[in-house]
Order: sequence, then C-alpha cells, then structure tokens
Amino acid sequence: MTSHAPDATLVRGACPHDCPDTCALLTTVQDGRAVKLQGNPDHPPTGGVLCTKVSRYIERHDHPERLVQPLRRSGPKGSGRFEPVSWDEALDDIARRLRALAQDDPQAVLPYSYAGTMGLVQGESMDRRFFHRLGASLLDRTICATAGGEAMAYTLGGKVGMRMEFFAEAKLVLIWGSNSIASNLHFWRHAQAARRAGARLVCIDPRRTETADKCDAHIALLPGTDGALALALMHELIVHDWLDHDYIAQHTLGWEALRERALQWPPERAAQVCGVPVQQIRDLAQAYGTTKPAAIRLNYGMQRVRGGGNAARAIACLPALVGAWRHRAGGVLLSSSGQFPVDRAALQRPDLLAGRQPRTINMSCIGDALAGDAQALAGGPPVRAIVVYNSNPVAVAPESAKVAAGFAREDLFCVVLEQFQTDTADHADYLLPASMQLEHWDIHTSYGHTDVLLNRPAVAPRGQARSNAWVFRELARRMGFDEPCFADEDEALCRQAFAPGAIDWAALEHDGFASLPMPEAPFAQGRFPTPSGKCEFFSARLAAQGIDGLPDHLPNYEPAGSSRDYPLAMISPPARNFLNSSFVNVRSLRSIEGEPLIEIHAEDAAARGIADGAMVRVFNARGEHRCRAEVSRRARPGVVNGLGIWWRKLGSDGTNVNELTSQRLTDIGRGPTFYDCLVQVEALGG
Ligand SMILES: Nc1nc2c(c(=O)[nH]1)N[C@H]1C(S)=C(S)[C@@H](COP(=O)(O)OP(=O)(O)OC[C@H]3O[C@@H](n4cnc5c(=O)[nH]c(N)nc54)[C@H](O)[C@@H]3O)O[C@H]1N2
Ligand SMILES: Nc1nc2c(c(=O)[nH]1)N[C@H]1C(S)=C(S)[C@@H](COP(=O)(O)OP(=O)(O)OC[C@H]3O[C@@H](n4cnc5c(=O)[nH]c(N)nc54)[C@H](O)[C@@H]3O)O[C@H]1N2
Ligand code: SF4
Ligand SMILES: [Mo]
Repeated sequence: MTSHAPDATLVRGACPHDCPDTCALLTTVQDGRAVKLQGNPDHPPTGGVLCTKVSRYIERHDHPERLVQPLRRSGPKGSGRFEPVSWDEALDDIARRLRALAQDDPQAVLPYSYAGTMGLVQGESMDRRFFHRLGASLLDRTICATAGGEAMAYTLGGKVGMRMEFFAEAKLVLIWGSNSIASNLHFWRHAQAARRAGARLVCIDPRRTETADKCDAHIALLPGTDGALALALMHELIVHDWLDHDYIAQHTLGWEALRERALQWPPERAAQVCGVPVQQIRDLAQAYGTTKPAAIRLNYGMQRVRGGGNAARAIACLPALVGAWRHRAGGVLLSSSGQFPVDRAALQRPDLLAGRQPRTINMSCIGDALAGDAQALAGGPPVRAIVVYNSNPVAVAPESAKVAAGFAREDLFCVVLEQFQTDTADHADYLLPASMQLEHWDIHTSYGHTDVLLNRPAVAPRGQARSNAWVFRELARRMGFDEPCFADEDEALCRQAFAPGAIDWAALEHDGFASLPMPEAPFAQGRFPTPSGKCEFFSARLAAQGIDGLPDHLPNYEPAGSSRDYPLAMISPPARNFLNSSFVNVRSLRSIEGEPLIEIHAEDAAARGIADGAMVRVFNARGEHRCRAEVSRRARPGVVNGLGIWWRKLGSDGTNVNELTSQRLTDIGRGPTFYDCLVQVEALGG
C-alpha cells in the first residue's frame, strides 16, 4: 500500500466501459494527478473490487501514446501519418466541410459511435443533438445487443429481469452464453455465494471458459444451437409435468402453441443438433424442472448467430413454465438497462430533426455501406463523411477487409474522436484528442444492476484533450446552430438525463450513486411490460412483421460441419484482459494476453498437423488471418476460438478475427452474427 499526503482528495466516479457491472470508482488525486484508483466499497454492486483491466486504468490514463492534440492527416489515407493543428483550424475546417456536404444532402454525413464510454453525456447527448439538427443519417446501433434485447422485449416486455444480487439465493444457476469471470465479475461473486450455499452452477457455452471450469456442469454445445437446447428442455418439462400450470394459465400467452412446438424437440433431436450427449440435456431439464428457485444468467454471447433472437426468446420463456418468477431468486436476466427512466428525448433532442426522416444505416453493415451497397445505404446517397467516436469500427465491425477498404476511400471525409491512435484513427482526416473518464463529467446507468452513477472529473484533461460533448458544442457553434440546447455544458447535461424527481439527486451527489426503487420479484404476479401484460410465448408483434410468432431453432447461416472447404466453426469471444478493442494497447494487459491466438481441440489440430504454438492461417471465402494456434482443452471438437478483439496493427499480419466474420444479420434485431462463421485452419510452413 502506498500512503498519500493529507492533501490528497478522493473523487467519486463511474467505470465508463461497456461492461454490465458499471462499478463505482474512487480516484485519489494529489497535486492534480490521479495517483490511485479503486472500487468504491460503499457501492454494493462494486463491493470495493475492480477487474484487472480497470485496476490498471491509470496506466491507460497516463499512457505515453495518448492523443493530446488535434491532428490533421499528412500522409496517404490510412497511413496513420498526421501533423498537429490547432483546435480552431481543425474545427473550422470540419464545420466547413460538413456544411458543404449538408447543402447537397445532409444524409451523406454518418455518425458512427458505440459504447467506448457508456456515459449518457459523452455517448448520447450533444452528439445526437448535433446530428439531428444537421439532418445526418441515423445510425442503427446493433453491433452488440439488439438480437437478444429485442427478443427480451417481445417476450418479457423489455430489458428487464431478475436483480443481480438475488442470484446468490438461487439453488440452480444456469450461466448461459456468458464467461462471467471474464466479463461480468461482479455477478460471479453472487454465483459463488449461491454455490457456497449449496446451489448447482451449470455453464452453457461452446468454449470451456474459466467460468465453465468452476461450474458443476458444462454443456459445450455447438455455436448457434441454444434454441434447440431450450426447446428440448421445454419438451422434458412437459412430458415430466415439471410445469407450474397455475402460473402458465394466469401470466402467459400462447401456451398451447408453444407446447406443440416444444413437443417436436425430444432431447435426442436436440442432442444431434447441439452436438452434446443426450443425457446432459435430460439432466439439465430435470435439474431445471425440480430445483427451486432456478435462475438464468443469460448473456449476449449466445445471440451473435442467425437464430440469436429466437434462441433468446426460447430461453426467456423457461422461467414462466416452471413459475420461477414467483421467487426473487428465480427468473432470467439478460440486461437490466430497460429499468432506467432515462429522458432520452431531453438528452438527444430528436425534435431537432424538424420533421425530416433521414435514412438509417445499420452499423453492423458499415463495410457494405461504405462500399456503396444499395441495400446497406437504405435508399439514400453514398456516405461522403463519417464522424467516429466511442468506437473502433475498423477492428470491431464484421468483415473487416471491407470495412478497412471503406475507411481507406480517398473521397470519404473521416473525423475520429479518440483517446488513442486505433486502427480506425489511422484512417482519419482529422483525429481529435478525447478526454478520459477521470477528466470529464458523465452520468451512467447499467445493464447489470439498477443504480445510477455520477462521474465527476478528478483531474484536468491531458494536453488539449476535450470531451465529446465539448467538440459537438464547438462544431454546432461553427455551423450556426443557435438553439439554446447547444450551449448546455457537460455538468448541466448530466442533470437533464433524468426528469426531475426520477432519481435521488442528493444521494447521487453525496454518494456517487443512487439506487432505483425496484420490486424484489418483478413478475411474481405476472404484470409483464408487454402489450398483453403476460409473458408472450407467442408474439403477435413478431407475427405482424411476418416473423414466426413462436420461438424456434433457426440453424446458423454457416452451421458447423456443413462445408467441406471450411469445416470448423469459429467463435471470437472477448479476451479477459481486454474490453472489446480497448486496453489492447496497454502493455501490462497485452503481455498477459500475449498475442492473437486461436484455440483448437487436439483432434482438429492433429488432423491438420498443427502443433501447439504453431503459426497458422485461419481462412474462409471472406479473408484470412494469421495467428498462433493453441492446442487447448478450452476448444471443443469442430469449434475454434479466436479470442478478441485485437488491434489489427498489433497482430502478426495486420488483421484480426473480424477479417473472417460476415455481415449477415440476426433473425430479430438486425444484429451481427460474429459467432456464425465457418473457417479452415492450416499450419504455416517454416
Ligand atoms: N473482460 C471483458 N469483459 C467484457 C467484454 C470484453 O471484451 N472483455 N465485453 C463487454 C461487452 S461489449 C459485452 S456485450 C458484455 C457481454 O459480453 P459477451 O460477449 O456476452 O461476453 P461473455 O460473457 O464473455 O460471453 C460470451 C460467451 O458466449 C460464448 N458463446 C459463443 N457462442 C455461443 C453460442 O452460440 N451459444 C452459447 N451458449 N454461448 C456462446 C463464448 O464462448 C463466451 O464464453 O461483456 C462485457 N464485458
Ligand atoms: N469478432 C468479434 N467482434 C466483435 C465482438 C466479438 O465478440 N467478436 N463483440 C462486439 C461487441 S459485443 C461490441 S459491444 C463491439 C464493441 O465495439 P466498440 O464499441 O467499438 O468498442 P471498443 O473496441 O472498445 O472501442 C471503443 C473506443 O472508444 C474509445 N473511447 C472510450 N471513451 C471515449 C470517449 O469518451 N470519447 C471518445 N471519443 N472515445 C472514447 C476507446 O479509446 C476505444 O478505442 O464489438 C463487437 N465486435
Ligand atoms: S470493466 Fe466492468 S468489472 Fe471492470 S471496473 Fe469497469 S464495470 Fe467494473
Ligand atoms: Mo457488447
């Protein structure tokens, strides 16, 4: 422990990263510098504990390669060569270029952002106002969660479910499509508490993750077969009559039809599809049907396949069948984010569109959109300018050869707001230095717990770095947008995120967090926020769109074993010490992860003459990626795991796993299908 002088101050904040845990931070500041960062012990979901990544946050914050001044491109497009310019020069020129494009058709301008920070101010406030006022194209932000999120909305009525802390009281916990130890650490504490109290933990994941290692059972199904598994569980619940008939009768919609559907899925059929022993399915069904309370921690890992929405819907039906919702430790949780009464209209001001209806571009098809594909452009003009912030699309978007080619277009005006010179930043015409969480105001909700957190700046921005909201305010001024809302400062924006009275501001200011008032067992008496008020096994809203109103198993676009040329299924889940592509440039974390690698089962490796540690070529018709092979018990036969998401320029051949993934979309929610991807792997000679 280092001790600090008495003049050190403690500043309360929030972890900004795209992680369900949304930890409360305490930063120790001395002489204007952040010298220590810890989890706030007074915030129950954080419990004073941070993950390895963010406990290294000061290393990221003080990183010698942080961007600290505005830069203008000085080399060929994509070369990553820049020269310093002043903020005034940069902003004046950007405003001039955007104004010229807007005179023609503002839809030629596309914002591209995701959850580099989850903050409502730096992520979805002044930026949205700016683009709404301009009339720019709208962005469909699908890259992560829309398949599962919309599935929850159709079934349960929103991104709602169990409270995280009550998993500790469950007697059976299914950890489904989640490597919780790596990516939801603060949930894992509750799962362990449950286990200590006698609960059984079952992990459902193609990869034998560190989480699977610590569970009582692991069902290593083939990617994209979760819908079949869920339907077979229903089959067993029905034939053994492990059903809560009263709950079903009172609080569900479409039971007879679902029953008929599920009876088509005996465990033997699902076992074939899932590539697992039939006894595992029978055992899981018996455990789920007879253990009370039973809780399901569902995560987004299972919905990045063609049938991801249907699979999430099937799983979301399970708790109602056994009446699990009656108990506060029963039910399912994918995301809690739908619980927060955020005043998005106040923050984003869609009224500034003033009746215009710009076309919408799906961020998961950015490669096709930049290539001029008519469908991806949704009938609108070519994209002639792109403004990227809080995201690194060249590394994280699917089919990256197309994405990189799009960003390399000479005629594309590209502005990137970033903390570091990422793969995307390399393609900028203007690269603008962004402040970090310890330097700006923000306010946060969560997709794991149900507390609101306030993030106060602890230190001044490094160099000339500025907040996203500042940049869009300054651009608005130069564009002549004179509505009063363009003058709102960052701290004022924090206050606009919730309607007056919706949260306890005094608590937020004093403690740094405020808890929403929440029922303990939200659906014990039904009252789902669906149109019918019931758990909708059958969704009339889906049927009205010509989509099957009942959940089903939809095979992958690229099912395992369906191609002779590309016989292996590849998934590319998060690496424990990175957060998407953030932290890849933090040396201490990168040295733990080593280098880009693909985990392969011993049988698949032997059949290809691949030795542990050999360099391999992973390829399919979309591209190839060279990396190291790790012959690993974490990979099941037929499936390889390429842990993500590396910066392309830090890989061995300037690519990453997304060179192989496709731009096809999910059944529900228009989401990406990163884990629906066939490849071949071959040893590289020499
Ligand atoms: N350390 C770390 N934490 C993170 C992230 C990170 O990159 N690193 N990412 C953050 C983000 S953006 C998100 S969205 C959240 C949630 O992020 P998720 O992407 O859900 O991450 P994981 O919890 O690792 O769960 C993914 C798991 O799903 C498994 N999986 C892959 N395909 C299938 C399938 O078809 N079926 C099933 N059942 N499982 C499958 C993978 O093997 C993996 O173990 O986590 C966040 N937290
Ligand atoms: N193959 C494969 N691809 C995937 C996934 C996968 O599992 N496999 N996961 C997908 C998922 S779930 C997600 S959510 C996406 C995530 O994709 P992204 O949302 O693009 O996430 P990051 O790669 O972390 O990039 C975020 C960037 O925002 C920057 N940033 C952070 N804070 C600020 C700020 O305040 N201002 C500005 N201007 N910049 C900031 C960071 O420096 C970082 O470079 O990737 C997806 N891609
Ligand atoms: S990344 Fe997640 S676990 Fe780590 S500090 Fe942030 S919120 Fe907490
Ligand atoms: Mo995500």
